Amino acid sequence: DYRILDAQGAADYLAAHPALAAHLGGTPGEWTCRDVADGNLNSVFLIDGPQGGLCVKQSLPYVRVFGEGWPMDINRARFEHAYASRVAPHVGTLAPRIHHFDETQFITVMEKLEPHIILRNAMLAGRRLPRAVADVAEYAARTAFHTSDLAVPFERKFADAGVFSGNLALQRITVDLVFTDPYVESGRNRVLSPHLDAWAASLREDSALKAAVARHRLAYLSKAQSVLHGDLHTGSVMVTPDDTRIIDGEFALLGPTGFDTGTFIAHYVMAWFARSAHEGSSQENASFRAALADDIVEFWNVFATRFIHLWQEWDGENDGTPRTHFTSGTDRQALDAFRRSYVDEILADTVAFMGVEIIRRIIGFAQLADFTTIADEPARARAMAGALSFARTVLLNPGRFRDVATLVGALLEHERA
Ligand code: SR1
Ligand code: MG
Repeated sequence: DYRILDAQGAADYLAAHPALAAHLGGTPGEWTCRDVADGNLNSVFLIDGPQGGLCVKQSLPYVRVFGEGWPMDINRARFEHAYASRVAPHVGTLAPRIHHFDETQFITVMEKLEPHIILRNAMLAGRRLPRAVADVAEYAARTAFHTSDLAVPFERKFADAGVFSGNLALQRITVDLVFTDPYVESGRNRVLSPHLDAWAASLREDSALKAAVARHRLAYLSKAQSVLHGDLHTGSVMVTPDDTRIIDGEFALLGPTGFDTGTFIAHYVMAWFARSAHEGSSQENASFRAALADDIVEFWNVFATRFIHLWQEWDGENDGTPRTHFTSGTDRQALDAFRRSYVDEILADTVAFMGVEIIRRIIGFAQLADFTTIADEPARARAMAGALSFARTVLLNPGRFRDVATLVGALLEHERA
């Protein structure tokens, strides 16, 4: 019975569901509908009525931006719904409210976010969003901690593993597009500039880099730390100056915590490289880039602080009713050291996954507007090559980036080199 919706079909769908139609008010004849699909995979429509609006999202049986020649399992909508339900108790208003899920039409009806825009588009427009970075860090810390063995009984985590290990089609996309294609000749790879052909060829020959990426591909598949969003880039975040919502959890998996944080930071690093070639005065670009560098530091610091705080809170440390068996003074010191080392390990993974994400966005299928909107081709290629070179440096020298200040310092230094 599955049928692909168009904008009118989305409005008809809402009209046939009285509880949803009531959100819009008036009669269907008074509603307006718009196709606003922006991501690579799905249809998205916004329907407005006299009393309010709704967002209707449907999985297509193929990759939207490619067409029917690339089939894609529509069950991804179920995993997106399972992820949203799993993290909802922990994220409050950092995610949109889901009103309805239809598991035969693979349709999700959710709150229409207004006047939110996609974080990437805000950044491209040179807008500063005061809350975004801290809010995404808060979201990442809460989801990571509350779905980990630190907070849930192992039975619960294995139940999560049972659910999300079924998300095969989208984990296959990640394994192929992120961890494999940039390092082989793949018909899916897009290299946007002839200036980058040499880079693409050198990745295929770079044994040390391929080994580093292979190590992290294994971690992605086997390091079952937390339930992850799985695609936490700046296109998966909607913002206003005072509100942030994380959307699009269809790539959810049980995996290494640093995969989400690394993906997010990667997109700030790429925005930083791209901004050097964007239109605008060099002074404006320099100050925007300085702010992006500060954002990376803030993101990591908020994530790390909040993760440890959630852990202390969970252990009852802050309310005088400890649940942990680490009770003596020396125990507490050992526990603090353990917590720091746990978070340090997330940072090491973050830095590596950041590098992997950067490479696949430049030599791969899923290109970014941050770079594609740069009209000056040699300048665009220089910006992309800078990001590639930085990503390669961090992947080949993991021991050098043990704190975020060093990472950002290397980014700034990289430009001067
Ligand atoms: C075929 S899907 C390509 C990319 O779009 C999504 O946003 C994910 O990042 C995926 O890798
Ligand atoms: Mg998406």
